[in-house]
Amino acid sequence: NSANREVTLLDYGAGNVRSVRNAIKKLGYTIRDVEKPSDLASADKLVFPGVGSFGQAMKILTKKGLVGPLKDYIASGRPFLGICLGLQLLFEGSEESGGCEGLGVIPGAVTQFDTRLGLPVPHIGWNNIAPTRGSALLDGVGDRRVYYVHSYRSATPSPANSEWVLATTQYGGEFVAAVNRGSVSAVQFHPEKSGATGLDILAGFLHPKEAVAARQAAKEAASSPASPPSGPSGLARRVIACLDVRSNDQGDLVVTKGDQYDVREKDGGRDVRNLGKPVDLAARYFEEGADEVAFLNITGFRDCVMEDTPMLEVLRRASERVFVPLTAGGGGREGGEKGGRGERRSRHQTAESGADKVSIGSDAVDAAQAYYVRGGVADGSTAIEQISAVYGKQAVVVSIDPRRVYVTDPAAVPHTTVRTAKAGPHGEQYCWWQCTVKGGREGRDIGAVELAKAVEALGAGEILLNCIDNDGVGKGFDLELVDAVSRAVTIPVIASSGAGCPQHFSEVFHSTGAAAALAAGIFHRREVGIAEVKLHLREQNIPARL
Ligand code: 1PR
Repeated sequence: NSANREVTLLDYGAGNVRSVRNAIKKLGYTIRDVEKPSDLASADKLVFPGVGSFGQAMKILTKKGLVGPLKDYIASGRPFLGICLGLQLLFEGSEESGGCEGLGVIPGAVTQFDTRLGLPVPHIGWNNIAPTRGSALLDGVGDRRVYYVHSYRSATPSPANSEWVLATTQYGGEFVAAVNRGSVSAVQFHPEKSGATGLDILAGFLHPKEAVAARQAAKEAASSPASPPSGPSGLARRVIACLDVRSNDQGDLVVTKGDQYDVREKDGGRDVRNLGKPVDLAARYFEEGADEVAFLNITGFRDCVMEDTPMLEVLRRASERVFVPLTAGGGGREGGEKGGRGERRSRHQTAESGADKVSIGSDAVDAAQAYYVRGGVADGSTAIEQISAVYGKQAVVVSIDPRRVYVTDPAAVPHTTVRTAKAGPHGEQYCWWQCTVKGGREGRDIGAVELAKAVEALGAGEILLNCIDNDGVGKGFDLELVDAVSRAVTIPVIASSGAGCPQHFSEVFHSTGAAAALAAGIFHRREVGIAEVKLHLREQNIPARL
């Protein structure tokens, strides 16, 4: 009956839970929001996605009079699913907000990952789940990877809370990935961003019997073994599909792809190359197993206000069909002066429209140059700092568009140079990579290595490292560039530009510190499949999500 297909959602308004809503709807449920404490008493299935910080969440719940009713709901044993911070809040407290009490349902406290061994924090990406016992939530899901984004966790189960622990994961040691007792469950990862596996876990919560039966049926129907042979464990190297989107000469938004940033056909007509519709293509990549999908608005709608552009609609619609992390970037400065209200509003809207990460290109170059002029001081004025402060650093990606510059004498330039295996046109042995703005149209006097260091200091969580020389050429990534930048920072670096075959992916993961590799043209033109790339990575003993 319809009541069974209703989920009560506790969204306390501290951040964007659009993807959780979309995932619940995708599974055929309607959502009822908790508006007042009594809505908890009358709920019969509750989902609690935690966003923001531990202390802030407890403060809002207390202010809204929800703490008591929430504890009562959990104690009643009715179905409950906490997500991410929604798991952590079940504990007695967290190091994140010292002294602040949690809901105290589970004994023990939540602590920060130990960064002393150089462990990058937050823990972001696709990692395993190792169940410690059977459950409708995770049975049949095995060690398939799910998506995590968090800086705090409940470390190794203690005797006091071991009966709650349903699954653990390794990241600089063991931590609690899922808990369960009766109908009360919570997960540290994001099922709404964990692809088909995540939706299946959510189904295991919403309708356990059906989900278990469906998994069993799928297992029996499969002619091959139900789960692919497990590959190397741990954080997977990500494979990202990127869609460069712009309006064509007829004014429609299309996915395009250039050669070295020229997106026009080479014939006399010089039309913008049209490789498909943004939302449909993003949905295709989700189904094919992309670990993430990125949209870059390369029109640079710099003169119009973001609200008037169809790009936000693209994001909204994509987030109804794509259940892996979405990045959106390009043209963030519209609607006002740099750093002004218009810019903040449009970037805020990007995040609210379903993007998990906002990518910043040209403005990051300005920000980095200003940072060095100030003598390496962050003053809070940039979009990088502001978005990072509001949404967390994992939500800020800086997209770099560098071009190789050869030099004979490294001492002659102030930039970090490398000795290159591919000598320049005049036999130069050294090179650096000059950052550009406006889609490569304007070069700036700052190198990619220096830019990466500056934006990390300003609070960027990730770097999308393009390379104009290699872009769209299909001859492989610029390994020297990826190596130089990934050595210079501790945040994850996404290698981009030049992928032509699966071997290019294993090459960049074997010879550089890249955490992810991104491609566009080969996927759009169906020359190489995403699954093909992943299988190749596994063969090469590189952890990948299949
Ligand atoms: O400067 O904040 O407005 O952001 C603009 C964004 O648009 C930047 O991220 C910039 O990289 C991107 N961009 C601007 N102009 C172009 C262009 O092509 N004319 N596209 C452009 C860059 C980079 C990748 C690409 C991969 C892989 N595209 O995302 O898809 O390099 O391609 P490949 O696998 O086919 O080689 P702002």
